[in-house]
Amino acid sequence: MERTFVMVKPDGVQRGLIGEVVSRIERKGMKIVAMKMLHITQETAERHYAEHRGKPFFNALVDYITSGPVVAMVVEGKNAISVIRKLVGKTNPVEADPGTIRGDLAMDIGRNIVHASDSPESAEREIGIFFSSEEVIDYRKFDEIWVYEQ
Ligand code: IDP
Ligand code: MG
Repeated sequence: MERTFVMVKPDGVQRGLIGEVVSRIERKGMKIVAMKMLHITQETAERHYAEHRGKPFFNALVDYITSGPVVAMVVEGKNAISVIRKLVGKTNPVEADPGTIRGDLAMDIGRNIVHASDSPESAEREIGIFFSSEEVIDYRKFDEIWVYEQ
C-alpha cells in the first residue's frame, strides 16, 4: 500500500467541491487515512511549493493557495500516487481529460481545484509538512476485501 497527499485548494472549497473530490476518491476504492481543514500560512505555502520557487507563477501560486481554507488529506491504496494523479488529471484543466477532477470541474491552470503528490518522495515530504504521524490513522476498512482481489 502507498500513501499520497491530496488537497482541495481554496477554489475547490469556495466552489463547494470538497464532497465531490472526497467522493471520487472514496468511490475509486481508496482509503482516507487523515483529513483536516486549515488555512495555509505563507511559510507553509512556500515550503510546500519549494520546487516552483523562482518560476513566473510562484508568487501568484502562493497567493492562491493561502487565499482561503483548504482541505488536506492523506490517501492510501495500491499505487495511490499514480492512481490519484490520474483521477486528478493534467495540471492545465484545458488539457485534462473529461472524467478527471480537473477535466470535469475546472477551467484555468491557476484555479485547478486540487493538489496531489507526484512521486513517493514528494508524497512523504508533503505528508510531513501537513500531518504529524499521530494524525495519520491506521485502520482496517471493511470494503478492502471487495476492492482488492485477495
Ligand atoms: P501539479 O499541481 O499538477 O502537480 P505543478 O507543475 O506541480 O502541477 O504546479 C503546481 C501548481 O502551480 C499547479 O497545480 C497550478 O496551480 C500552478 N501552476 C503550474 N503551472 C502554472 C502556470 O503556468 N501558470 C499558473 N499557475 C501554474
Ligand atoms: Mg506538482
